[in-house]
Amino acid sequence: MALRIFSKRIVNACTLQVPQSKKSFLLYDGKNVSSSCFFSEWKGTEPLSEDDPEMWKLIQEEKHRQTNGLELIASENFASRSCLEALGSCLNNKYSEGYPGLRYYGGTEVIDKIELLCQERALKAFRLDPENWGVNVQPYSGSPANFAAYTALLKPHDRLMGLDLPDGGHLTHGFMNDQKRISATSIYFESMGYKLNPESGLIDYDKLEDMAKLYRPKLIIAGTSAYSRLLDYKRFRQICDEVKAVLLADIAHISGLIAADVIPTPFDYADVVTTTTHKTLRGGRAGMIFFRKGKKSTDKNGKEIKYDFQQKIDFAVFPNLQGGPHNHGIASVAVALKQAMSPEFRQYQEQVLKNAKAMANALINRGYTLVSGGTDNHLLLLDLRPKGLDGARLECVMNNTNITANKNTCPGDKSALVPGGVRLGAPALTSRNFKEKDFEQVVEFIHRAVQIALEVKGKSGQTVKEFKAFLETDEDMKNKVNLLRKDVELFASQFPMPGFHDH
Ligand code: DSN
Repeated sequence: MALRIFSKRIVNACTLQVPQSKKSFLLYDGKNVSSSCFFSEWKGTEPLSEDDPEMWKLIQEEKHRQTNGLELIASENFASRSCLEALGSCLNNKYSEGYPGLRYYGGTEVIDKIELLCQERALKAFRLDPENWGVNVQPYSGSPANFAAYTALLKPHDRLMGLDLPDGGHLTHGFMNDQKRISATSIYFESMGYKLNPESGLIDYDKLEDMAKLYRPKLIIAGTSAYSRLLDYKRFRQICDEVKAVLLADIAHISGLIAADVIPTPFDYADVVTTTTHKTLRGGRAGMIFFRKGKKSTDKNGKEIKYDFQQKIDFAVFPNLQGGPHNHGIASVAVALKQAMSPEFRQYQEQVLKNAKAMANALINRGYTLVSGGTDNHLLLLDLRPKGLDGARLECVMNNTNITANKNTCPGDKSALVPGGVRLGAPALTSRNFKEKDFEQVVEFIHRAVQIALEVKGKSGQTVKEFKAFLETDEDMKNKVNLLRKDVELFASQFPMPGFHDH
């Protein structure tokens, strides 16, 4: 430390004496006293706790929040220590625009091996024959992966259809409302959302088929962000064949469940499959695009017609939309994909399904309503409207008690800011070794949060802002919140937290 302070003083002195115009020259002159000051100052070898204690402290705060809280956001998970090691590695330093064997930078021999390994593992993890399927592992995340797929497969203003956002679809599936085109997908392409049946809470495939026959989209997306049931990929394929549309499956939420083979795969039916890598798949934050390749069909003269997705998708990712791939992310995904092929990963995913069901049943037994009446996957949608409550208010109480979930629209909702429900997911807590009985306890905590929210709603003003103000200032409510928070933290902190050993 003494040396460090000493060298800092010299640099300050040097900086004062060196005119601005000479600084860069001095930096490169190894013999110059001033430049050696710079080099000895910027070693880059201090741990974060010493180099930037302010940032280190914030990370410790977040670590504390994650360890002591109940993480129920359906799209989140805890990556393993090895995934985080790859993410925080020297691979962050390397540019490698292009693809393995064809790069725009030197020094990419190792990077090529890493990207090829990631591709190989991706195909293996989803049980795909490399003769018939390829994969691009460069997308930075799920939204860029989807936009790259559309850019590759569609011309500007071609039509596509996806599940409407308020019904459980994703923004990137083309969300727009009466006033505005919200997602870039709806700005650069023409999008039309298909809907759930409001009675059953299930995708209305008959209506989708009727709409598709009228709208004639070039692409239909089979994918969801807040839908607790399995998708009928065979039906999607039939509809796509009828209107000659490409079938894109967005499996961002469920890719881990599919890799583990505990729910049906879309790969038997889809032309293209996009995914994120950090949700149920439990890797670093990134995206992937799988595409069919090889023989597509035979023309009337017996000539083989091949899929042309690979060139289009690779070119859309780079150079159309992205620059240098995030090699640290790709390595972390490769690590997660290796894990995804293990028997332990399958057990984990089986437990995710059991836990989501246990949470659903415990809620139903307490008289709560779930959209579609239950779950077949990793998440459920709690409809609070029959209780006279909404997702915004419950989310607020949960947040104050370290139970983290997100408010979510339920079928028929008009407002996304004050929607009728919350989305609850099992993947993150299952990574902390939660079992069915632990999720029953989680439901007990959620129930207490609901009671607090109902009481505050009865006593505060009309708006969510007034609700929050009352919750945070009324002494009786503050006590109830603090008591619940303490119970939650005591419970959560008993469970192991993967990935936090060295950070
Ligand atoms: N934000 C993710 C989710 O919560 O579903 C999807 O991008």
